Amino acid sequence: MKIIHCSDLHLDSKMERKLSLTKSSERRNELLNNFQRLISFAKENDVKAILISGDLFDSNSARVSTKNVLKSEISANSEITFFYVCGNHDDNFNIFEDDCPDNFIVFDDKLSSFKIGNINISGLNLTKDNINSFYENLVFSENYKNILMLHGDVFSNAQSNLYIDLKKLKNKNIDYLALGHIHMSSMDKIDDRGVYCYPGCLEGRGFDECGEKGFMLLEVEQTISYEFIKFAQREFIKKEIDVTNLYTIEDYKLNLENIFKNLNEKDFVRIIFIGTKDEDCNGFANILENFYKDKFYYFEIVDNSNVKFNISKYMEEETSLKAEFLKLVFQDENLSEEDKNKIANVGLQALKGDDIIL
Ligand SMILES: [Mn+2]
Repeated sequence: MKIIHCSDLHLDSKMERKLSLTKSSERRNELLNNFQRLISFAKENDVKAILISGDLFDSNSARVSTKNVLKSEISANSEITFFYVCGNHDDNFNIFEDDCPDNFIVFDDKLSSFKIGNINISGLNLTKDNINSFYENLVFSENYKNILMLHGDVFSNAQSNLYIDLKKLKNKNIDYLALGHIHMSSMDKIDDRGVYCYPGCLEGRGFDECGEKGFMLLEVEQTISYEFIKFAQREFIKKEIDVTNLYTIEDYKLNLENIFKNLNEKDFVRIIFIGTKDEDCNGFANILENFYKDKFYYFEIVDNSNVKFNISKYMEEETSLKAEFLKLVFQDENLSEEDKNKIANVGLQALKGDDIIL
């Protein structure tokens, strides 16, 4: 039997803050559209169950229109059973109120289990009251393929209110721990029998969620096999360029276009300049960002490079605050060349009123 494990759809979520209003709303629709695409994939591949490990919504309030789309999609596909554990973003959220489709199963804060053939699908919502004690209720028969759904964090520590202690899940006959909460996909062993898996979010929402996004497709027979299915409609991509040896705008363009060859125009792209640039190249980031802004769905350049000052130019100058400041720094014999440049960069940022990143 085939099962989809997905998580962290964060429907109706806020979008990348610099996106235009039109693109923000387009992007919100893409997120919702993913749910419909997921169901189409399930139908085409004869998937019988879709496990959603929390954060289906971004908050405890969702648009009526979003709920209605979900409800009608779920109801129209009664051959698929949906299993849902709440996330920390949508806990205490009764999604469909009193009108929940029969094939949408919502777990509560006590362990419940559902058997389909030789598969036992269990889950519970983690709360501050059960987070330390839920382990003792996990009793699974070794004769079933046991899938447990939880929304929590196996990487944090006991202080976190969503901490899941993997050591306490050993030797409990768990075959597949279907997790949600961490937005990057990862998978590892629990013990000799089972694995845990975060499929990651279904679609990135910002540059803190870069890379391939999708879900896990499980095939459960006598053993469980799994495959990550790349599914996101757009990816967030960050690339660095060291601008230290670039001197003209053509040099910059050449480097950018080299990177662009491997990128897709439908994606969100952030280029980060690093290294030390010639002072004459100071405005290039802005010029190039404008020049290439329509090449991708979203494009930006973040210039984190330092400026290498042509100090002789300022020695002659007497009237500007910038020249006075640079002279003061570069004539200080107690400073190394590296420190002079660092101080000059930070100081000039401060003079411009920019935020200073040290
Ligand atoms: Mn989440």
